[in-house]
Amino acid sequence: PVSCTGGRADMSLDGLRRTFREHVFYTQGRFPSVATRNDLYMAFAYTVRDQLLHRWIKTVEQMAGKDLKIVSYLSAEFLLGPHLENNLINLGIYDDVLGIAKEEGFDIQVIFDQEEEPGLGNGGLGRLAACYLDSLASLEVPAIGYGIRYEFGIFDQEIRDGWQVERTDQWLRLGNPWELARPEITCRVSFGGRTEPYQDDRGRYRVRWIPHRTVKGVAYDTPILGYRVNTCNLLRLWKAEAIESFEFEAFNVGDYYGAVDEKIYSENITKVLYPNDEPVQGKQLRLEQQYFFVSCSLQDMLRIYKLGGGKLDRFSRHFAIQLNDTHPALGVAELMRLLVDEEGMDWEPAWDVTCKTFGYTNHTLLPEALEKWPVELFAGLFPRHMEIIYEINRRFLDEVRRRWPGDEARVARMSLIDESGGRFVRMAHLACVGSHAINGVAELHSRLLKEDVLRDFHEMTPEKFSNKTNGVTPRRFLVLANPGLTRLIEGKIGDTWIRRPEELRKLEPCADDPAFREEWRRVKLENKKNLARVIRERTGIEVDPASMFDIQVKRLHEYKRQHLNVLHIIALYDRIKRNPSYDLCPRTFIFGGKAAPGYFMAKLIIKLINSVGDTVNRDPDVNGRLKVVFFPDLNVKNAKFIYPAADLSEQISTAGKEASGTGNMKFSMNGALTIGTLDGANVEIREEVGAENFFLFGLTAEEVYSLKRDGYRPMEYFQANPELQRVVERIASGYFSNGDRELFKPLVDALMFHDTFMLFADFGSYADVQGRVDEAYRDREHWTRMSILNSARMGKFSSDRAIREYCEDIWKVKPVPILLE
Ligand code: 26Q
Repeated sequence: PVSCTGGRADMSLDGLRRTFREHVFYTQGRFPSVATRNDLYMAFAYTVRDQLLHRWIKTVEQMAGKDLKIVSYLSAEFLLGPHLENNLINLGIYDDVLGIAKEEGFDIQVIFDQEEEPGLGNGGLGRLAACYLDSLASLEVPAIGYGIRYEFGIFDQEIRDGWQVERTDQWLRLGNPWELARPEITCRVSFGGRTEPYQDDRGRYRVRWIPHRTVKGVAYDTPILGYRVNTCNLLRLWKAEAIESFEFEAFNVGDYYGAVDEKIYSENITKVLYPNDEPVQGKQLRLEQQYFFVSCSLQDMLRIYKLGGGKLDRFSRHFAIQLNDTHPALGVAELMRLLVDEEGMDWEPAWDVTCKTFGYTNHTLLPEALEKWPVELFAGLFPRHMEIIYEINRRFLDEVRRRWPGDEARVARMSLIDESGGRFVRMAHLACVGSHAINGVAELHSRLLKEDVLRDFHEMTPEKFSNKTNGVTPRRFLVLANPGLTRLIEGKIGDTWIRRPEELRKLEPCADDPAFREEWRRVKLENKKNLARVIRERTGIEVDPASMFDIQVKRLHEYKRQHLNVLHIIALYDRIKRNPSYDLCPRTFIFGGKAAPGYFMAKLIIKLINSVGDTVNRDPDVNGRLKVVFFPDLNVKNAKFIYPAADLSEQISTAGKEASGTGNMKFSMNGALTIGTLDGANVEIREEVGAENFFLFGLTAEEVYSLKRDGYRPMEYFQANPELQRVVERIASGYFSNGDRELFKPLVDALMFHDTFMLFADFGSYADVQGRVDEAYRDREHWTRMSILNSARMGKFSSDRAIREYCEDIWKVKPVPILLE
């Protein structure tokens, strides 16, 4: 065993101060007097990293040789957010480091601000992966997150003239102190070429893959420390590089240019995150990214497993692999290839291992968002995997035919290959067939999965299906984001709720304590002032912290219906214009979120929000009663100003479309009330906080389906609602676009003639319930009571609860406490 209790492991105040000074000098190479803001940030980061590495080594040391099981979370995205502050909280040295910064004469907030966040994800799915890493470590469960080290993460969003403009993210520009490059941990990953049968030395029929090209994956490791425990897990991200031999070969034949070309080609694979949160049709590079990280990760697991001397047929007792959506679903075919072709296993035992190892989480019900790849593209890149998938499919469909003889329609529906016009590999079917567990991310979503998208699979293997309602980490989204509220809560019920958020229920009696309510409002007001300051800095818009903060932040998508929110804002504006003394509780509407760069309608909605804001914010008739703000560049770092400052949280997707949502949980934890549809996790949030503390509106998922089935005609709703007519007319007439009637025409037409997401059907009920919100906000005492009860009853939505369920029901893993000495 290694001993590493040298100076840097010392976590006393003196030890931390000394280590910090050493890093300024020896790591950054600066005299303190000339250290830049970045030097100081780096020195703090390295000081904290030393603590992480100390625990990491202890974790590895104490796990080695134990007969334990490791969770392997495969995800194309990890939306981590800044590390420094979070690690200070988890280590329990926040106040010490604050003190050191003060002594040395600088503002720690400025230092925190220096950190570029790793934006290696688009939104919900990537952030969920990050919350799950936090919870796995906090629950002391051995786990590795596997993913891609994108050189460019999600783009930075700027707003120019009301439009979204994308700028490349450059998170690695100033170096990344949180990762360790592991140049000695590499894998080879191949593409293209052909396959060839041969007989092995025992005379068995085998296949070998003769690939066209091969790249190298290099591991970059980020330590993930749990909250107030010594478990320090690992996030291992892969970077693509050219294999050295390529350069030599080309060099030898004198093709220097070709060698450099090949290098660039190889490194392309992990260059940039695709900024879409639904599949992009047939993009080869995206498929290469998926295979690249999946292959590296599986090779890595087999390598680790063999170190422990395990026999391959027992692999699933030591690794539980979770597929975060279908993005890593190729792993099913790749593990089969590794076991059968590379390790010489027979098909049946290899298939048994594969199915017992994988679990699959589905995150969408939208049929157009299910991943499928053209067979031609797929077979061209992965000729061997294509054969393996055909073989899996052949055996699987035999099974289907045995169960349902003569039901060829069912066979066609369930096949891994979609042949209804063009031929495609259906990734969700591959994931289902190759996994022992399939789950949705909220009760409603999991039920609809069974009834609709994966109905046939549920009929065949109902025992595979379960629900795992999403959760978010209270460390980042409450303790870190909302220190004021955290202190207030701690003053009443201590701090054990941070690991066991069910204990927040102890706050319930405080909802009836007028003094506590007063304090609760004071904290909320402080948070709103803070957000108002940031809004002023970033947009130049002045907002009134005394007004109601009504917030919708999330990716822009038609199904999320940011434009329904806008229709309501215009309705309020219209009422004021028709009746200047219209009695309205002052409100600030805040939007935020990125649109996929190629998603025209989403970008037009951003433009509409800004255009309506320009008109409304300026209009003297409004007299400050309405403000509309688009907060640019929503990311994890900015989100911490937003959730704690909300009075009202908008969760208004068309019922049946939002798998879960997680922003809904972040808001409610911070004491915002929700106006929402019965969609995703909203259903369960309402159950937990009580119907009387939730503003419900809109069609149910069942009503949406039957309305669609019976023929939805948006025009009927339009004609029946004069206010809706006036609202749409204002947009169409160019009122918000300097008379330009063309600008928003695509949006208006989509609503009038299709309204795929049924805004018109829900508009009336939405506006009515918004009226009830307005009334409720006037009774501040009652509102505060509801707000407190929201926070107090959100324990269920901690990612710790979610991870416990995954551990018990799917992964069958247990905590392994780590001791420091
Ligand atoms: C796939 C193929 C090619 C290119 C891109 C993609 C891709 C990338 C990202 C497809 C989907 C995503 C992201 C999906 C996502 O964020 N889904 C959300 O997941 C959350 C966590 O479970 C849920 O709360 C949200 O309801 C769901 O929309």
